[in-house]
Amino acid sequence: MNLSPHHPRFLSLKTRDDLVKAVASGLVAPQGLIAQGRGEAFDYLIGERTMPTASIATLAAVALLLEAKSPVISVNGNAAALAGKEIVNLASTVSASIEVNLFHRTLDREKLIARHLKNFGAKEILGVGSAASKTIGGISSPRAKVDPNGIGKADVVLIPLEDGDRAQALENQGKRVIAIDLNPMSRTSQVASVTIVDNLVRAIPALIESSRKMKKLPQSQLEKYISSFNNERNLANAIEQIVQYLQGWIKN
Ligand code: PTJ
Repeated sequence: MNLSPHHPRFLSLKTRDDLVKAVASGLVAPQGLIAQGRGEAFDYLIGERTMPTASIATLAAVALLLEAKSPVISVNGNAAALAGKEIVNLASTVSASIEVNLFHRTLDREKLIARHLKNFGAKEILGVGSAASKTIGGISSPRAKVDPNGIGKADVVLIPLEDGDRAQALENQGKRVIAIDLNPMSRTSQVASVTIVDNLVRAIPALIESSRKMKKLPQSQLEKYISSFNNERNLANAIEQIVQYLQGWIKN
């Protein structure tokens, strides 16, 4: 892309360009571009900033990850392309496993994503090929297949940029789901235990920063963050914060 970094939309245009290249290399599904477009629209509506409600959800999410026995970060094509390096960093900070789990599933893309994450220092990537041998009931897509050593036995699953029915199925299995989704009204946002309504590219670095600080906290303090968090209320507050932001655009 031949665009000056001084262009007012440089970051957004660069991200688009990176995703187009990631589609060409096979990392991202073509449908991932449409998902990104929907995300961009919601990002406009929240003012392309981290809302206070997202910061509150981030603290609850970190507490869940640090308290978990077997936390797993689930990665799809978009997540790998947008924040692969940061996801590897977060996994090592909170001692989580990383599993590739795709909606548009092909072995080639699973391998490509695993290699991409390993290039950033990930030691092991779960869920590739026959390793995803367990089936989670209630999911009508190839995402039902999970690794028994990863999502299969996880108690907490972080799902950045999800496509829908899986969050509910994982919650039904007694797992706590942390979602990162710019759309507060999506099914994933609504059914997760903790939803961070923010762009993945801001949310993951914020999770890393809070994890580093909160690692030192006693268990009782972490539990307070979890028990005082109510996802339904926080989502309602997020929508209120969006409305307030939009009202600022109404000139008299
Ligand atoms: O790599 P695969 O095969 O697993 O496919 C991945 C996609 C993203 C194509 C698949 O999961 C999909 O189709 O997702 P959806 O149904 O389009 O849902 C994506 C959700 O993520 C939507 O609610 C978007 O608003 C939201 N979203 C898009 N970009 C971002 C985002 N949320 C946070 N950060 C983003 N950058």
